[in-house]
Amino acid sequence: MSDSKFVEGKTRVWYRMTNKKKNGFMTKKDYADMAQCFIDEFNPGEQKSVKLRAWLIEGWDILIKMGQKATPEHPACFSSENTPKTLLISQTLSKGERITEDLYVQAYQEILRANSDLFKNCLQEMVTIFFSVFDTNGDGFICVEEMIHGLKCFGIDHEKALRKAFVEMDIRKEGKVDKDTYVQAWVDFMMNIDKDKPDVLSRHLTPFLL
Ligand SMILES: [Ca+2]
Repeated sequence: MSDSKFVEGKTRVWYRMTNKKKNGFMTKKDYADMAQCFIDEFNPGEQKSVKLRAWLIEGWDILIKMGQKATPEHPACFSSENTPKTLLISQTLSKGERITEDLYVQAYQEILRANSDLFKNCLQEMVTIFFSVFDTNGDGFICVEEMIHGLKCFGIDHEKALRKAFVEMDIRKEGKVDKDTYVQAWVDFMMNIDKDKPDVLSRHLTPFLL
């Protein structure tokens, strides 16, 4: 059974976790600080730092630009009619002003409605970059400590839940998770609307929504 409240709940949990100041508001500076946390903690080098900063600080702008362009697969789908809240978030952050959880949730819903494939592609790209940052020895796998360490920069401080999720994501039982499994887990967390078939991260990070 699909449940849009399920996705909304997860979006709210995500927002609250990443709102490190716990004041309900996010600003461009908060996202810049978050990017700096990853750079300080993992020292990922110039190329990855640039990408990481771009997605964290200008993620909405990147998404909007893509959504305003028509492609062979999809007509342009982001506009002041289709995605007003999304455009508003981008403008608000650019002005150095703060956004609220409700605006964030509304924008998220708009994007999924307007073009969920585009969002999925962006999310995959974004999570892949974070994975490569966490994978400090570059062997294509991360261990549980790397995942916990990395997610802390997002503000996710749920070590016990993350350890349980990791055990399930470690399908070969080798103490490590490959990129595809990791990326898919986050795509499922952000996009899975089926409450009856909850994804691994939802089960462990947001069991109270099930
Ligand atoms: Ca590794």
